[in-house]
Amino acid sequence: MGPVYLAGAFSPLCDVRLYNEVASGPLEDPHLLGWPDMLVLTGLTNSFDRMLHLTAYGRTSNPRITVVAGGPAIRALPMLSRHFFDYACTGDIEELRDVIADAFGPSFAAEEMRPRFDLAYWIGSMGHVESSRACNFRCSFCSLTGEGRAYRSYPLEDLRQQVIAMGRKKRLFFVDNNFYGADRQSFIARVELVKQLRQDGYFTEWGALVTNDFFYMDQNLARVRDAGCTLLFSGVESFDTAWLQGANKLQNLRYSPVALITKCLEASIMFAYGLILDVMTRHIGDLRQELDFVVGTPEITLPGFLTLPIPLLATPFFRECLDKRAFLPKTKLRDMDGSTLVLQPLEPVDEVATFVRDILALRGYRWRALRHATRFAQRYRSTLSLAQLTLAMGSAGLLCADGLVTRRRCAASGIPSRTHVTTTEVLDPMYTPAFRVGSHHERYFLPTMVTDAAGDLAPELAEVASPPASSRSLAAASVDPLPTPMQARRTS
Ligand code: B12
Ligand code: SF4
Repeated sequence: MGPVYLAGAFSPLCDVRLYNEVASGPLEDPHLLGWPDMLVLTGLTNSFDRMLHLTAYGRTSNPRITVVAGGPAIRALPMLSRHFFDYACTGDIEELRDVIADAFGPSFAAEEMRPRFDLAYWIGSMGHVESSRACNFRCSFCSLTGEGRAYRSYPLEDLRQQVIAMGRKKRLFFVDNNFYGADRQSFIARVELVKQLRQDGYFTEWGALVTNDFFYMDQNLARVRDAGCTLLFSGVESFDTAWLQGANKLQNLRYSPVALITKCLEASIMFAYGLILDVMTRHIGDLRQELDFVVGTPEITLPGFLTLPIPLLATPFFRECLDKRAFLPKTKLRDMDGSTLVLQPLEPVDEVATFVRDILALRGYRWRALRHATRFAQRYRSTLSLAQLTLAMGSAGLLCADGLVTRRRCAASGIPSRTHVTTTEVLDPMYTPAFRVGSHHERYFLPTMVTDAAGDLAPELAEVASPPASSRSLAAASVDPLPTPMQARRTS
């Protein structure tokens, strides 16, 4: 959603185009890359290298281009980023207006920022908006904990304007990290507004991401269901309580996850979640037992994704891994994607890599997943709608398809099969320039290394060794509403 919001920083004087590589594949058209005066990049932490490729392409295609980058990777690596981008932004989306004003003059920056859903060609019948930023919890592995920003909810009027800018959609999904938050009054007011907007016909159903504490009070489920909510995503991460304790995910310890998921489903709200397979602290046998339990329990949904632990830069978990010298040698930033081993596992690397390859395609579990889906559908056919049941069944299908599709694509394009181990993983074709770029751009196509051949922090990443000042000063969770567009104008 970053591009949609960032596009709103430009005044109507500017011609803005969006390109989403997640939806449209690699951007390699030199004409398109040479078209803008300003190239604005955003992405998750492991897309840092991709931002470098696009910078090299942009500068080759248009030597006068100004390249601006922001997002989690830039926040974690502000000093390194300054070497590559004209503007390396560590602030929120609003910072782009200051950048535009600085580069072109104030009249090119928008007076008021409104998301440009009209440019988001990849969005179908599901609209996305956010009602809050950051999170009021501090799980050790989460990039938001590393960033240390305070949880803030949008003023109601701003939220209303976002939905109006989105236009009428079949479904609305809130991309907040935590739609619930720490301020119950704000939560209640936002749900009331959502209910009103639904009655006004902007969408027919909606979903959101919430933390476990949302389920502590039964009224919360009743309230959101009454407002038209049909899907909730919550980070279960693991059914192992000791693991949750170690990850500081204490909010997940109060209730059994099975009871909580069942309660949600029985309230006619589909429950989605992901599981972290921590091969660093747990045995393969132990993880298999957990998966056996999940596919053998038709009362709960299957996970929407399975992931290895990701020591995202600048998180407490990242530093813990550094201190324990737990990183594998030659760890690449691009491999911090949840499907590649970057940490020393408890059992031999080869065995764990085979486990990862199998599990990401649900090999050994497919029939049981299918049986689970059938029993799940039978159990919930009177409480969940057909769309919700299809979504639940789709989880199993997606899990199976992911590994299979990747393998087939690799085979079809002659890419060697994946090893799932960062030290030996072959770089994908993105690291070979799609067209000729100047030799001074050579570094832009080299992978950013997290560790060296000995498994120690790569010198380039020295800045992530100690906690950033922001995470120290903002460590306490607080509720501090986002500025209204008017206030934002005054402060900039
Ligand atoms: C939508 C989403 C997805 C989508 C799309 C991902 C994508 N590649 O675009 C899907 C479902 C595919 C997905 C998958 C994953 N996701 Co996800 N996802 C989100 C989600 C819900 C919303 C992100 C969003 O668009 N926010 C709205 C935009 C406007 O804000 P933002 O991106 O946070 O940016 C803020 C700042 O960084 C800054 N900013 C960003 N860019 C720029 C640029 C400029 C110029 C400026 C000035 C500022 C700026 O401004 C914003 C605040 O105002 C977030 C949770 C959240 N609410 O943030 C998680 C989140 C981003 N995902 C996360 C993770 C871990 C994953 C997975 C790795 C999960 C997994 N283990 O498989 C995968 C990775 C897949 C991949 N390779 O892309 C993590 C962090 C990732 C990270 N730091 O790298 C997050 C934060 C969730 C969490 N709390 O753990 N995800
Ligand atoms: S509850 Fe979710 S978003 Fe909040 S810190 Fe934990 S993992 Fe991050």
